[in-house]
Amino acid sequence: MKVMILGADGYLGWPLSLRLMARGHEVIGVDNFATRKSVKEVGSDSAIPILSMENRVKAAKDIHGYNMKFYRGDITKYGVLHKIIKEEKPDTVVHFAEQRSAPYSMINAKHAAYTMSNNIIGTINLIYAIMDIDPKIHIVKMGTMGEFGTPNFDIPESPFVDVEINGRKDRITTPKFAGSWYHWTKVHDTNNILFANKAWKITTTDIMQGPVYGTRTKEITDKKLHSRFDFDEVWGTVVNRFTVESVLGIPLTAYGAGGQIRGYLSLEDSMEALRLLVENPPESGSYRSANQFVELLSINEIADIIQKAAKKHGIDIGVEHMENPRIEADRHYYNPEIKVLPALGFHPKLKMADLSEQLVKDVMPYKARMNKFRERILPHTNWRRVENAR
Ligand code: NAD
Ligand code: USQ
Repeated sequence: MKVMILGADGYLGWPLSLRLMARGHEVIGVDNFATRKSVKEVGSDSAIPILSMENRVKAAKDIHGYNMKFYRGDITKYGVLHKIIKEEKPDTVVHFAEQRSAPYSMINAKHAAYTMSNNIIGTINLIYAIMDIDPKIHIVKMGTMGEFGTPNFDIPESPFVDVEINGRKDRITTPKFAGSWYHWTKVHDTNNILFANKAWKITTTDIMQGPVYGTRTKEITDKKLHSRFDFDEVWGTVVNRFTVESVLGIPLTAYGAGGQIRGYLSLEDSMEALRLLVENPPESGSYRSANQFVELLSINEIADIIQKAAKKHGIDIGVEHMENPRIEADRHYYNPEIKVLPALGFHPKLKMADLSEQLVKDVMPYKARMNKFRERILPHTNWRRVENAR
């Protein structure tokens, strides 16, 4: 299969490129390096050093014999994206190329507007380019579990639910209530994709994925193949942040009461889930929504797991419950359905508690490097502040 990966330089895009090449697929990567630039903008860097894309492609060839083609390009420029898809004619396009940080989208008006335009325009361009070139191309679009928010009802995997309002029945899109401008862009994308499917029968898999953690996949067998690993308050996700905090001796930054529950999965499990969705497309012309996570955990449970893992390495670390900089429930019901991936054979065995000791070990060699960005760890971006709003 020929697979184009938009956002191939990212935390997920690079290991997915390796996974798909390992499976014998032809991979074409596209990226404009926005994440590298935006992480620098907030005064941080990946904890684990990563090579330039040119050198990554070379390392993948030298170490595994993979041949990857790469285009530098911004997918919000329609002509750029159209030209690449027309030239390559992929069977599948995996779309990761969005601004993916919730805190970054909440910094101020400029960052909110950038997130809205980058994410929504990129997806609209992809829909139109595919309609023009070949509507049979399967779009694998990365959304997020955060589209749903934390409702007090079970979260269905289906994009539609049956409702009765004032005695009349109809089908509506599954209710969503996101918790940042970033998360809302994914809801808007989903609505746009649903409409494109209704209007033109584009074939799509819309993935609702929970937060990913970890450093390892089967193909990352050498330092030269590492994926990025962010840990600052804007770009780091919670498990990766707690790991780095423990190594740097910073009490784990649990926001609020720590009862926030999300559906977590390791980098390896994310790759396996994505491989299954790419290799098993839905029926041509249909829209498939897939929830993607492995275990439901609260912040307090994660803190406990990382504390225990750090202890195995002789590190005694506390937990600091700080004022929550975000607007979110920190005690709530959470019960998302997950059927599509298990039906395709997704049954991961290892849990965060099994993987955490190795995770701490993997970041320890970079302690001095991470320490340089120490002041970028405590949260500064606050959802309640509306800088530049007036
Ligand atoms: P990432 O920021 O590391 O990767 C995204 C890549 O897209 C980056 O390399 C960036 O440079 C590129 N990009 C952004 N805008 C672009 C544009 N206009 N043109 C071309 N390239 C562009 O993020 P990630 O963690 O790898 O996430 C990948 C996708 O998965 C994102 O859409 C994210 O929202 C989603 N997601 C991530 C997680 C997670 O925990 N990391 C969980 C759920 C969903
Ligand atoms: N949190 C803490 N302490 C921290 C950092 C975060 O308690 O130091 C809490 C947050 O308040 C939140 C939870 O951890 O309740 C998850 O936050 P996160 O930063 O790990 O993840 P989030 O901002 O939701 O975003 C990440 C990715 C995003 C993806 C999303 C999946 O950056 O691209 O869409 O995970 S989900 O959360 O399911 O929407």
